[in-house]
Amino acid sequence: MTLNVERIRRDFPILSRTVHGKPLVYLDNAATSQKPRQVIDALSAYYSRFNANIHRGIHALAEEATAAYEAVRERTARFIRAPSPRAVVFTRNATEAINLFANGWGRSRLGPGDEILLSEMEHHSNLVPWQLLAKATGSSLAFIPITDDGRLQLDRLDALLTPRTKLVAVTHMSNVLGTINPVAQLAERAHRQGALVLLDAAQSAPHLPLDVQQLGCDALAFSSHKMLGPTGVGVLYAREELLEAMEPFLGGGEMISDVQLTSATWNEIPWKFEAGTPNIAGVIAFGEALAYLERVGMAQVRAHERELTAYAFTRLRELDGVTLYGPPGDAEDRGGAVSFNLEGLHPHDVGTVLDAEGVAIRAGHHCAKPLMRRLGVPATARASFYLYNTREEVDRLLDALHAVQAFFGRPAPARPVR
Ligand code: 7TS
Repeated sequence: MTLNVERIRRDFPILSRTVHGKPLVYLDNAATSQKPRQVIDALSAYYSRFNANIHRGIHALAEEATAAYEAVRERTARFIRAPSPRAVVFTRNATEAINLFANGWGRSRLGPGDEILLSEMEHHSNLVPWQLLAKATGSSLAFIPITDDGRLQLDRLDALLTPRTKLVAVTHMSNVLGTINPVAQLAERAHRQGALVLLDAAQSAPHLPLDVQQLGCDALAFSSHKMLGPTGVGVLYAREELLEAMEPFLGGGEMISDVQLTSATWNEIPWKFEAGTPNIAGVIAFGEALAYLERVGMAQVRAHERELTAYAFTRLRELDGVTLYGPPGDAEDRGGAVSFNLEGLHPHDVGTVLDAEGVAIRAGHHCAKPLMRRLGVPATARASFYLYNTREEVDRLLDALHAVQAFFGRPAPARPVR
């Protein structure tokens, strides 16, 4: 079944605005997605009808707000096929979820001689927290290298996974290359060595059907704002035994069971990790985003994006001097983040001219500086798709890229090297 994209688009008020006098073509979904009116309305409904702090009130509004907030925890658990809502912790974003796990699990468990295995394609969010943890605990970092077409070099895994490896933390889908990593296989091999597996699902949760039990990961992090939900809400999933054993990350109200002047005991999971008043409105509206994605169907979202990505690759190849990064456009193991460069042009210039045409993409290092060094470029241009994008928008992107090349002049034909 194909998506009724025209109907979907009508739910997104922002998609009917113009930019610099041209209809908006929004292709920066890997940075953040747009929001349907169901999500926008949920924010407003909470504030206008049942705004109250949760978990503490004995009045009706507090009970309604608490029930709505906790219902989203259940919906989130179902969305990722977690066995229980107790395994779902709300954070501010994917970054905070990874930091929570790094501190709550890692600080008391890692020491000199222990290793955390990452990859060369990580977003800074799945790199810097581990650098901080390694520094604090005396443990060290190792990296799975990538191939020239942007895939993990799995043939290096046996040498890299050793009894010293305590955790493998990798991205499920690269925000630059679009690569979808073979997580189930990675997890199986990591577990055989006694290592845990954390997945950065910031780019996969919005675009693929997810099943944490099938993936075999021990922990998983993602952000609401990249999947139709509001900013300021993230999720850490972790197996309940791990959460039970982990130390709290932030201290304060809500996360305690009892407090003395010099000591405290902790609340049950997951509340042990939710110190202070959370983003109640945001979580409730995130529930509407999940409901929206469930109604459309994640398999349909994935199929639509696969088709768009393959089409975008075909069209981008028309351009003189284009370099495309990551697996081929029609590869099964790639999602809809498409990075490219045009010979002789800085991606920022490309992005600026595209903006003048109403086409929003991202240009830069995409918070993946080590990956840029591995690719041998300072930056790339990146178009990234979502369920409301169309083939016509890919055509608009291409028209605009032709305009870029016309504006700056096409690259000189390569001279044969003698
Ligand atoms: N991990 C990956 C793979 C990401 O792509 C991002 C955000 C994050 C983690 C962090 O998410 P946050 O919600 O905690 O900020 N990626 C991007 C991007 O590609 N362009 O802007 C943000």
